[in-house]
Amino acid sequence: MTFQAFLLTITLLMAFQTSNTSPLDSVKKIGPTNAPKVAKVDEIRNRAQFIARSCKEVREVYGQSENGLYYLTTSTGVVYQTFCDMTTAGGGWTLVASVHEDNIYGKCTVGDRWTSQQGNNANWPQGEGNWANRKTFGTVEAATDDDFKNPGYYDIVAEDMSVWHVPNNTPVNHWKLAAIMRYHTDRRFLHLYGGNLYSLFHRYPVEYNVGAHLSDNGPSIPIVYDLGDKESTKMFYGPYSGAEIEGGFISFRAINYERAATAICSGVKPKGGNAETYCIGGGGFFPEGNPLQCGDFTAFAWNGYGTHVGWSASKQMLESAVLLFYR
Ligand code: 3S6
Ligand code: CA
Ligand code: CA
Repeated sequence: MTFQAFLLTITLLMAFQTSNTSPLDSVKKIGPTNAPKVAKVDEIRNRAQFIARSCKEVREVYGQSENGLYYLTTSTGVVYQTFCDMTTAGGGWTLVASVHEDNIYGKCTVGDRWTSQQGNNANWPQGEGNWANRKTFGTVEAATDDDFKNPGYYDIVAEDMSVWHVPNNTPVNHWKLAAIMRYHTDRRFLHLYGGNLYSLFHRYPVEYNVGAHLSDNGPSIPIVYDLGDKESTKMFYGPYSGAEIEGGFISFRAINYERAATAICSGVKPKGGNAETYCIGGGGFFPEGNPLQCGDFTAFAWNGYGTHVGWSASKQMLESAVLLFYR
């Protein structure tokens, strides 16, 4: 090495050491006006350090009691972000899915992920099959703008469920306040069905022609209301529907008169066979009025859009996503 080269090396080394900068410095050196905002984002992003399989674990192990987005890790190591309700009835509720109706006029067309996106077809009795598979879709921030299903749906072993009906296109931070109905179960019923909906719907397949209305329906579980009551629940569904449902329950795999299967009757227990007018999600075939009853919100607009006449649900119900939580 020449003396000049030696000097240059020393100079470069000193310059490197004295400057002592890293690409992160521009992120850390924030002006006073941005500081509180960035500190909040920093706090939320630091939640990535928690290793927990559910919001219940995040609350219990890491002492978190604020509603918002957290990172969860499945048993196989998949990391995903979802919303935790840390305040209702002791908190620790994990959002695992949302059922959203993008277009009630589309009959088992694009967007009907919880039913069929490929038409009303008796040869495809389970439709998309998403109630009992590991396919995931959507994003947590768009859970009221589109369907959502995350790995927690099949990974979390839970005891109870909570359900929020939230008007479409509501931002995450307003979900709780904007909700038109909220309730939860408190009897640890999921113990009996494998700990989650993935298992429950394996035992009660959401499939056309698996059985008859009422006699082959899945369980109806009593609920505790956090917003609303039995009567307000019935008012969200059509007056004819009201005559064949009882408020104060969440029901699974309700079958209709024509042997079509629906997945969830939110807030109610069926007492008849027009389940397509008050239950959501389903298999791939609905015989009556083919294809008019096929879709994520099935036949909620049978007597007009949001009319609350005959079998039609109210506009509020039709235009709200159904958010499903586990604890
Ligand atoms: C209360 C009258 C029964 O109406 C029937 O139910 C009518 O014929 C059908 O249009 C309707 C549908 O089955 C509702 O799903
Ligand atoms: Ca949908
Ligand atoms: Ca009917």
